[in-house]
Formats: sequence, C-alpha cells, structure tokens
Amino acid sequence: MAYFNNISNIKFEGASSTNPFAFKFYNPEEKINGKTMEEILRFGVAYWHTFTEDLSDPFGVGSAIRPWDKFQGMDLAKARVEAAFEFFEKLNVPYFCFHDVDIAPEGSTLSESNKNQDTIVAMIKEYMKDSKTKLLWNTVNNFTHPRFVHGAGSSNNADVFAYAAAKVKKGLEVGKELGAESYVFWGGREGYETLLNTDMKLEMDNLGRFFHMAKDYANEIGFDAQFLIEPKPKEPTTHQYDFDVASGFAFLQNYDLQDVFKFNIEANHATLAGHTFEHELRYARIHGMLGSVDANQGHPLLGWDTDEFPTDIYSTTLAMYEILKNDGGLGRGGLNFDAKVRRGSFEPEDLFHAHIAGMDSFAVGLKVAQKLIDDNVLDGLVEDRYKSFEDGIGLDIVNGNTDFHKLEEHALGLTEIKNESGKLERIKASINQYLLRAYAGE
Ligand code: XUL
Ligand code: CO
Repeated sequence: MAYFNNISNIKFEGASSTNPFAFKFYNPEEKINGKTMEEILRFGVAYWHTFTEDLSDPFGVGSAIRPWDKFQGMDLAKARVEAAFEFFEKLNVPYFCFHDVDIAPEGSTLSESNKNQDTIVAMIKEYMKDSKTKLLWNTVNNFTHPRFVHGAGSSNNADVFAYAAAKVKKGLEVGKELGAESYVFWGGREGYETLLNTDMKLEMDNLGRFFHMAKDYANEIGFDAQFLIEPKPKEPTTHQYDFDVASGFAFLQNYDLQDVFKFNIEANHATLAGHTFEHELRYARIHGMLGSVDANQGHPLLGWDTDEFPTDIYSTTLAMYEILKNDGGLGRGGLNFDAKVRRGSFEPEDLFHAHIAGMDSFAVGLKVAQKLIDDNVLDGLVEDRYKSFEDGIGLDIVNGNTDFHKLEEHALGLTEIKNESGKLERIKASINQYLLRAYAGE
C-alpha cells in the first residue's frame, strides 16, 4: 500500500529550481574532495519523529495527519514500516534510526513486547532486502514508560535496572539482526531530579556497570557496532549524568569506557548545555571521540528541546567544518535527523519539505566548509595566532622542556609583551563571503 501517492522521487534540480519537491543543493552523486555527498553526509531518517510522532506538545494534543493512523496496534506498526520504506525510497536516503518502541507496540509483558518486535524486525529485514536504506543505529526507549520514573541503568530500583538491561540486550540482538552500524545510548532518565533523595555515587557506578555489561553482551553475540553515548544536560531529568561531551568524556574515562564509546552529538542538546553545536563537535573531535550526529536545531528564544529541522546554514557550515576535519569523517555514524516538523506543519508532505530543507542545509554547509579548508581560510589564521609556541620559550613549553624557574627568568627578562588582534570580524566577513559565493554558485 502507498501512503505518499502524490509525491514522486526527490531529485537534485539545482539552486534555481522552483520545485518544492526537489533538492536545490544536495546532489548525492556530486563529489567533494573525492567522495560523494551521500558518502560524506550519511543522512538518516529518525523513525520516531517521522512515523510515530503525533506532534503533541505539553499544551496540546497531536495534530499530525498520517495516512497510516487509520490502523491500530500491530497493524499500525506494519503500516508504518510500509510508509517508512516508501518514504526512504522517495527521499533517496541511505540510513534510518529507531527505538524499540517506535517500531512495535509494547505488550503487557516483556516477552510479549519482544514478540511484537520480532514480527516487525522480520518485516523490516524483508523490506531492507529491496532497499538501499540501511540501519545507521538503533536504541531502546528506557525513559517513556512509568517503570523508568526513577531512571533505568541509574534507577534506585534493582528490578528496573534488570528490566532496562533486558531491553538493551534485545536492542543489541535487533541491531545485529538488521546490521546496524552503531548503537546509541541516550540516558533520558539517567540523572536525578533532586540530590535530596539521590545516592549519586551508586547511580553513576551502576550506570558504568550497565554499560560494561552491554558491551560484554555485544561482544558475546558478535555485534560490532560502534557504541555511542548521546549527551544531554537536562530534560526530562533536572540533571543528566552525561551533561555534555566534556562531562560525558570524564564519566567514560572514570569507568574505563573511553575505548568502548564515541559520542552522538545533538545540536539542540549542545545549546541546552549552554554550548554551541560546533563546540561539542570540536571537543569530541580533538579527543578522537566524534562518532555521529543528531542533526537538528533549537529555537533561539526557547530554552527547551524543540528538535527543529536544521536550516541555519551558518551552523551547518561550522558543523561540517568539524566533521570534515574529523579523522575518518562520520565513520560509522551519520547525520540523523532527530528533528520534528512544527505542530502546525501537520500534513504528510511536510515530512518531505522538512527533510529536503535539512539535507540541502547540510549540503551547503559541506560545500562551504570544504572551501574554507581548501583555501586555508581559518587554519592559516589560527596557526599564525599560535606561532609563539613554534620556537624559543613557546617551543620549550610544548616540548615539556621548562619549569616555573625558567619561566620566571623569561618573564623577568621581558621589556614588553605584544599581543596581536584576534581578527574576529575579518574572519566572520570571510565566512559570509564564502557562504554568499556558494549561494551564487561560485
Ligand atoms: C532526546 C533524544 C533522543 C535520542 C535517542 O532528546 O535526542 O531521541 O536521540 O533516544
Ligand atoms: Co537525539
């Protein structure tokens, strides 16, 4: 059965196309520095926002019109799979991502939930045989159900810890069955609401144990996906244990998990943590920990996780700059649109407009970032700014050939200290120039 009858395959038509159902900048076959855009950007569709989301918000019920919603229960789950693969093919997207509960309804027992999943996973596997779209990552939802009210791997309740582990065990089996490239842990409830009733040390220790057991089981079944942890500072908890990349990295190092995980970095989570998207990407990149990206954006005027589709080409440019500079690019990760259409954009075709907007925005970002790198626009300036560490006392500092005595001696001998301009406005003007040149097709 078809669900998007009025929409044909989305093709690249170029910057001057007036067809709303065409890519203006994303040309999957176009090569950038020897690799196709499709290979570099590795776009993924988030099953939850695109096929399961009803667009409700804390003040209003769902508004989404979805042709598959005439079904219920397992029939609805099956209809969503049909709709999903039609959507993937029409969008020509290489990857998708899901949580266990996105694809199949939970039963009244864990075994029933697993059985429901098995049915849908078998169906997805059949569809994947005739589709180019592969599984970027899967995960399990250990946050929505009331049993996770006090957490999952960090719950005060050992039965809940076990239940959460059983769900992840199943998730790892499903990931293996469908050939997932990566496996994600987002700790929606892995944090606390108040310290007044929380044993923070035990919760964090248990979470560390939880991750080790997950990796042991993945090894046991031969599931070699890249494990990814997705930092978020808060929401739904007041404080999450993987607040941002820096604190997540400290957590991983503390529990000897730094070689097991990389980071899945979400733009809106970065801004909730008080960072820019590119800050989080840079922090992960320079520590060899950049694994994948949840591509979205927050609203500048709202302090919550709005999960908008990414359309800010300044931000996608700076993000792609970090990704291109990352050793191996996105590796086994990708750009997963963890983004939802606005509540007012409730028609099925809005799902296409949103993805086209996101894909075009990252394609622009990719092209501009590659040019910034090719023309040495930022690197040259940065290198020049740190030239004091290339010889003399600076070289002694970076080589570890000095101490406070020698540094004091150097400082006492200085007659003047000369700083140079950081040239920020000049740099910003250059970035604007490169963006506008890309727009003009130069
Ligand atoms: C929630 C969020 C999740 C994870 C997967 O803010 O980003 O959808 O990406 O559980
Ligand atoms: Co996410």
